[in-house]
Amino acid sequence: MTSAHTPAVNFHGEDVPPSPPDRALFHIIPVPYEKSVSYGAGTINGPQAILDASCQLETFDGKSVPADLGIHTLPMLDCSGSHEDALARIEAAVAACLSIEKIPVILGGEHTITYGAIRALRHKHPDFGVVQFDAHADLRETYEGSRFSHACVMKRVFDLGTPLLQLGTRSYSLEEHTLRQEQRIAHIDAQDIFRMDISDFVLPADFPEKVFISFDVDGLDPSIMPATGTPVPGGLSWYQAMGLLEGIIDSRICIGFDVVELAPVPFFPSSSFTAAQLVYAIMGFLGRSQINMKHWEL
Ligand SMILES: [Mn+2]
Repeated sequence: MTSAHTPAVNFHGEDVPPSPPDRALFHIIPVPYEKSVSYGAGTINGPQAILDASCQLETFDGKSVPADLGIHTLPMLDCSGSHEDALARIEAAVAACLSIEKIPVILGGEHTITYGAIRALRHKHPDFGVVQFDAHADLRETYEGSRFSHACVMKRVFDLGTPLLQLGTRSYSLEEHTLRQEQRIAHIDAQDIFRMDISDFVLPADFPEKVFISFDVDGLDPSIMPATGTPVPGGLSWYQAMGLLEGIIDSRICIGFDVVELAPVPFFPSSSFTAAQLVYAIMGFLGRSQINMKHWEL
């Protein structure tokens, strides 16, 4: 079992020569943050497990070699101290990446970390939306006495005034349901995605032109992603997730993304590999999207 203290390997390991920061479109920021576990534990080991599994990925994803866009992997972020201490370090790491016009790829860790990333992005981009893949709405005001629980992260993001689109949700409280209705927070629950033709999927026309994608791995079905703290049946299939991501990235500028809440299970590499491939798939969609190629000058 890896631990948060094991030195990080580069994303893709030895297969891809590491790029210096100014030559890498993607900056991998591993964030082993785990402070508000509500059910299963282990997200502290998520980033290392994704990096380890990434060494087994093919560099060719079937359509292109996303690694050719350059990948720079940062050391494990120090998540010690209070919520605010850790969030400030996440914000600083993301801001450093944004200052040289690169794309932050944040590996969690629990979902709370997204809030640090969003704070940095708001300084850089006046107008963007968050597309959240998740079983849960994460819209609670507080949870177990904390405003910084992973169950509250999207309420914190929403409170900043950032538009949200929730995809794959299927477990939320009456309070969260009411908030979504009253505030008209855009969402497509998992059961509606199940009935949808994914190829017809388009983002709401009034959704911002720039998006940050926050992918809680429990948005996927537990049959392909059991290694997460609060799994819920009825989640997205792999190809549903791929279709939605491609639709989003084909029509919007992606200014960053995260993959969070992987809680790796010892001797069960499948979930870690799935999370690593998810990260790489998003890089591929981005590198092949006309609007992103133009924006990032690829
Ligand atoms: Mn979540």
